[in-house]
Amino acid sequence: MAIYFPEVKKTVPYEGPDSKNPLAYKWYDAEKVVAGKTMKEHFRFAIAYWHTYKAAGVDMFGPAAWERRWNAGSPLKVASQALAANFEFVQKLGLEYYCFHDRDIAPEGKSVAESEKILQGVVKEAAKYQKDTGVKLLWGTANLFGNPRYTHGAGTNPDLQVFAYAAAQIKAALDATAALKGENYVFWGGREGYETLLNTRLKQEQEQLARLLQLAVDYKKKIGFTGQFLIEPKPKEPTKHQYDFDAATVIGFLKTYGLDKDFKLNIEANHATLAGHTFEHELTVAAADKKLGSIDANAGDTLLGWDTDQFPVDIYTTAKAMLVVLDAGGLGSGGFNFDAKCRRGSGETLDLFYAHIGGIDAFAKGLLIADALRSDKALSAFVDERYASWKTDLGKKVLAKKSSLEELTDYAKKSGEPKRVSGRQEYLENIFNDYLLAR
Ligand code: XUL
Ligand code: CO
Repeated sequence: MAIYFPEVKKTVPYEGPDSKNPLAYKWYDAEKVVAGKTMKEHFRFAIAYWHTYKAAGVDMFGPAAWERRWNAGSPLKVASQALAANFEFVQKLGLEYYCFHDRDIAPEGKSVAESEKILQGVVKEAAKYQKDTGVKLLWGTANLFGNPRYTHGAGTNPDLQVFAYAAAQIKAALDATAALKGENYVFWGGREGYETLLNTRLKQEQEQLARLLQLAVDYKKKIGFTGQFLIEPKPKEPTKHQYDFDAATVIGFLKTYGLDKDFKLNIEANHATLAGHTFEHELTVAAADKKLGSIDANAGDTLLGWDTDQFPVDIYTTAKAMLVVLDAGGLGSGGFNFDAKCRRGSGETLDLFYAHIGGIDAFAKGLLIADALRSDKALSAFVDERYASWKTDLGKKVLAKKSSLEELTDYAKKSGEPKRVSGRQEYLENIFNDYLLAR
């Protein structure tokens, strides 16, 4: 069997923070128990097929810059080789999951029927690898944005024929994900938005999108697929405005169209910052509605306004994210998918290892910091106190919808001017840094 990553001979080991080995984890100790679960169970890290095996370092100013051993040959041969590379890479990192778009794992055919057939063939091969290696599918999805037919949207396209193509592609991708026992299925509305309102019926397009999602829910039930459906918010890029703008917008959309029971969210860090939010804001909004389903782990560049999909290395951000994830009780069937790519100048396969090891360690360290903050109630004791008045009889009455403006007016008259209380932001930021530096 061909070896695609000969530069790494064995599974990346955990060697602890004092190790100088660049091919070892310093913080990610898969079996270490933190807050009642092993690190492996907390994260369920996954490799993104598209960035890891299919990206070639193309950018707006230049062509493919990377040569990947598995990408030489006919499209079908490449598909088989990329599968072999995937299972080798996931195992060498000591991980258990991967994620794909239909078109990442199988080339598109000349017709809907041919594309379906090619995909089914690759899925059979992938199923065998999964069985042999124990590596699992975290989620599958359909690429409804690459082919030029989707230029004006897939589900939101003004042309019903394109909508039907999108439906057919989702059906086949759902079949593929179900056959591979995918634990989730993601909908990212890559071109479900508009470029100009001059040619767009916004409400009609949103209704179409809701119909497509409902049809997917119906089909899921029909085939008995039990994976969690996830929507991945993103505000823009490739289109000027995307309907799944951010977590709050998606939750509102799902409720408007009666779809909220069937979907959770896949929160991506770089999409949060594109929407003008922090990563922890998006996680918090999703978690507040019990809709935090999974995470696309990456990072943007604060000086660039687009989706740079970099590896997450900022421990301040990962620690804040892990606070939210721990408070939410984890991700359930979700996981942490590295929707991230190496920079164009990091074109060796060895760079793929360094990048993933760095991202994994950044989250592992973030988990340890967040766990310590929570165990010591270093932040939450103050926050509990801050909201203590809502635990009084009157507070409970208001929240239980049993009070009135008159009752509150009486109370305000009696109680006098409220005390001005500090929110202690700087004090809390210092505590956060104490934990960041100490652990
Ligand atoms: C694009 C993006 C996608 C989704 C899956 O910004 O994040 O790769 O994660 O379609
Ligand atoms: Co993503």
